[in-house]
Amino acid sequence: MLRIINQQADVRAELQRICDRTHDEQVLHKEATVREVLQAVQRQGDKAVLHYTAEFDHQTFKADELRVTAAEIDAAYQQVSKQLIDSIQLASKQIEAFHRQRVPKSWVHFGDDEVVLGKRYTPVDRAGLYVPGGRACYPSTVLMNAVPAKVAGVPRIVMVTPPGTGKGISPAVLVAANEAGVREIYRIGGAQAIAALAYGTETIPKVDVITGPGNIYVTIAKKLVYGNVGIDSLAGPSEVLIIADGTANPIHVATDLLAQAEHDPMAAAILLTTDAGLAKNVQVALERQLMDHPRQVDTSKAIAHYGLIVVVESLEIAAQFSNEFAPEHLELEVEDPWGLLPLIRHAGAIFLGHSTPEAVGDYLAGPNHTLPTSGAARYASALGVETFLKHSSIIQYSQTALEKVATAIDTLATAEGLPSHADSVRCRVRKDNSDSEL
Ligand code: HSO
Ligand code: ZN
Repeated sequence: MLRIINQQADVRAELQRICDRTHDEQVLHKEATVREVLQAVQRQGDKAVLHYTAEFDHQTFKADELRVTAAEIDAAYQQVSKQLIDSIQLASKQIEAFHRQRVPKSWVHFGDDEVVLGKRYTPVDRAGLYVPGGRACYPSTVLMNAVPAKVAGVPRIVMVTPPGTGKGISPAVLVAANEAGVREIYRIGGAQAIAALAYGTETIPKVDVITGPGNIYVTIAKKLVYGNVGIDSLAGPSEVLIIADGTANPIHVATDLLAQAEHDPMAAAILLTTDAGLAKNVQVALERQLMDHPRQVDTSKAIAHYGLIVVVESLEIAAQFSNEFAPEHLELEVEDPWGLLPLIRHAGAIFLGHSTPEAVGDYLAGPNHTLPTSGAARYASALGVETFLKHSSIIQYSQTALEKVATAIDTLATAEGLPSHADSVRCRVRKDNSDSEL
């Protein structure tokens, strides 16, 4: 049953508990296992990858069988419906259009004395996309990672995904990868896949940045290899927070809460509402929908542990609680969502109005669905083209400009006890231009 509490209860403690839901002690124990896998792959390359694939995924391969073949991709197209291919293509097109809109551009500024300053953006050489198997095997996530990498101009995009048991890799995932232009796919998963991408093996290329969600082992592995490679973020279980007033439809709100809960038994679904009647109606509607939900077991777990309705006095208070929680997804199911928006400070994605369920953004509106979770929206943003770009600063000084700042640099270098720094300017501005004293 989805609990209802009111503003007088300890809402802050409840929200904090939900926000901290992944901080469990078992992580430490798992970290030891992950470190072992990382070290083995770093030392033994393919041999260790194959060993752990047999141990964890129960699949035995030779190294030259790890890469998904063109024939398998063709076969995948035969296994999915035309309608699914069309939907993947529509989503891909819209995600690409959105991500092309604001690609950071290199720039230079020409200042006084012929000083040129700027930033030059370049993509990473190689990106590695992790695509989970099992419960969270989503073609939409393939698009959300691969399309921005492609738009960023990454020359080599490598995808890894667990080999799958029995039926192999999901054909929908293979079709999505192909539609997004990913041609290099390896059937490896878990910490061993992250290690292979981070360090490189005889078969798997070392990449510069790894993106994509995964289970707890993948997340720990990404955290540990950060520094060797860049990563997008540490994705936790998905969350939605809905702010609703009396104009919201309780059935719509209940469905949106369930749409989040069905992702994962640790997903969080929170409603903050100014309307006590709506709270009750959402509770009833949700219970009814849960009764014959195809993913009832996991979905009920999420609702029971990390589901919550809070009745608040005002939308301002709702905004305040929401900002403290900093949700991954925030729906504003209120009469005037644009009026409420200025009060919202921290959220991964904001869905405005009664006709914008989160699913629109999950699949095909265009903005990325890889978003900061567990309060990370306080400081982080959605995955994007920038995830695959870095920028170099551009600096050019003229002789005149250098002469004007020579004394200041000299003073700073002397204060820092770095004489060659001072000399590197002095030798360029000395009037007779002779090097004899150095
Ligand atoms: N809500 C998930 C994304 C997703 N939903 C994929 C459906 N498929 C995390 O943003
Ligand atoms: Zn979703």
